[in-house]
Amino acid sequence: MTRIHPTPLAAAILLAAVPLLAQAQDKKPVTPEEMNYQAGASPLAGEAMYHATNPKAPPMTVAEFETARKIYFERCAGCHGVLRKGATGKPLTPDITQAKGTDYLKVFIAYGSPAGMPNWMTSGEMDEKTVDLMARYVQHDPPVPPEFGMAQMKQTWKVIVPPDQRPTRKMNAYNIENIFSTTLRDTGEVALIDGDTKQIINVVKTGYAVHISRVSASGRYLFVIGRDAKIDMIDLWMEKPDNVAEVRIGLEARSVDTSKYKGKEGDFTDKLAIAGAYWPPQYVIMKGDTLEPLKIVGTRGMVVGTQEYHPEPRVASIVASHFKPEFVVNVKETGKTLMVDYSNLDALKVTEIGSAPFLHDGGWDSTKRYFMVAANNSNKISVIDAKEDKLAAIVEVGRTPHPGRGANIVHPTFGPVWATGHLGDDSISLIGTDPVKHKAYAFKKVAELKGQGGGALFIKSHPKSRHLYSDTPLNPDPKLAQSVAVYDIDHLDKGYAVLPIAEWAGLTDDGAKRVVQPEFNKAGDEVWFSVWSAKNKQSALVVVDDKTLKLKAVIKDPRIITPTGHFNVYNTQHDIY
Ligand code: DHE
Repeated sequence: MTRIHPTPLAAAILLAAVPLLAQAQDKKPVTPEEMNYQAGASPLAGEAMYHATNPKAPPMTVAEFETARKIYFERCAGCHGVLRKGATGKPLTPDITQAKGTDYLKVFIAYGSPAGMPNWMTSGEMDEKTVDLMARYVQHDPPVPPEFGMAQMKQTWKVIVPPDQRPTRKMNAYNIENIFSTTLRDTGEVALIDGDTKQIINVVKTGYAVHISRVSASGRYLFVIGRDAKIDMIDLWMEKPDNVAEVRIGLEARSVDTSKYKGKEGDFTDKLAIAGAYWPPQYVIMKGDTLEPLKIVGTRGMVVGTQEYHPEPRVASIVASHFKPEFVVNVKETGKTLMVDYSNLDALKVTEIGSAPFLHDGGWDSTKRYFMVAANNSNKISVIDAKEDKLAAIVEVGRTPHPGRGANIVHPTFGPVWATGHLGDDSISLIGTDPVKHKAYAFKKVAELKGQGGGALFIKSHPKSRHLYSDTPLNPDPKLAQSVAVYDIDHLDKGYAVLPIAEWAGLTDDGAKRVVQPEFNKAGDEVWFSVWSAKNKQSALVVVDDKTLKLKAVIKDPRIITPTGHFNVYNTQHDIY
């Protein structure tokens, strides 16, 4: 094994190597905040895969290959892709990596690059042996994880309580509309919390590294999806709300929603559910009361603009249209929004709207006609008109927009605007959303607010609030990661106040804490935040009075482990944000 020395040779290799892993779309280096966010572990690390030996690559034993494969899926796949075709990180297919050679790759992996590749060895995360292993591994053909079709789905599908054995009316005294479903990320659970009393109603077992919760159109059912693509369906009418059905729709996933259209084409309230997978690249439509998988549609295809084939376009955000019996499915790598007409699953109609890569998260404007989706690698927001099924605009915003579902506020000058914060800079972009009464501002970036810093993930307001909240959980400065900025909507020019949320939580444990995701209660007079600590440290939820901006309550419980997102039933059901 050649030793990796930080010598002039290494420096020269590093300089030459920068373009290899520079961001695919954007020439500017990836910021630590962006890297922090993308480089999460993939559940595919645990899947058995076929080991193909490439004779032109340096030799590896089966055991070495297996170790390297696991490390790749835990550390590298989030940025470079499952098939190493490139996403935030550059492609690492054997044609490219073999041409670079083992020594070159080793220096690169060990020391990282100014373009954002982490310095795996000097940061202490990999030793020299592991760096050598990874440098050889990426010169072999990428192993392909298995497909996951109807037969596999049916094997995982369980109806725990069949519809005819479920309550016919609400059997509990909870104010269901004000329940919060809080993600307990590292335990694979959600905590259902009574928003009125702040007491935990139940902690429900869900998928691995559970990601988001969504609510059915009627507000009765809560759907939770884990990163392992397991969906759990919780009946909020039960005496103690709990799971009534579950299914896995793939091997890795992030998004789920349910049909919300009611109109002349029919009443689809609670009729269907949909989930999108990262692997295999597909979305699945299911029965809304049992999760029985009905239709699987693959998303492999051509990238917008270049029209090159992409073998693993992941399904990012999905929402249900209020205008038509359609799901709005956003496909990351191909930069396409698919308007999936679910009125006839036997003759599925899909309108494909191309905008820009890589589509990620987004939310409705206040009228719920326009879906504003972040094309985060292109620094753009694509505006999808769900009434006309067309692209209304592409708006240039700050660096790596990350809105969550975004925030709708009425600006004193520009009228209704939708806001997004950014992972890659400290700006908050406001986009006009009213083409009728404020036409001159519609779908343009009308203002930019200065926020606390980069590393922003979620921004929130409420129709009854005059405040706009923005978190910065991924900012490397703990002071910023542990507090939120609040703007007075009527005096946006005055800047922001800072709420020290983590300090208010009064946690005695040391260690990193991240304050994440503002979420309003149903009445719109309280805002909830998670104080997200490590799995073995105490976390909490902090509730702020929206009028006074003072602390209202701290929810602490040994069961609240790694809380991240939280979803108020009424606001999620009605897309209020
Ligand atoms: Fe998320 C939404 C993907 C990391 C918390 N996240 C989403 C959505 C996608 C996504 C596609 C939109 C779903 C929808 O609306 O249908 N998230 C990803 C990733 O690929 C990524 C970057 C890396 C990963 O390995 O998963 C990632 N996300 C995170 C986190 O680290 C966060 C902060 C903590 C956690 O729980 O893992 C996180 N993501 C969230 C939350 C939402 C979300 C809370 C829902 C926001 C909302 O308001 O609806």
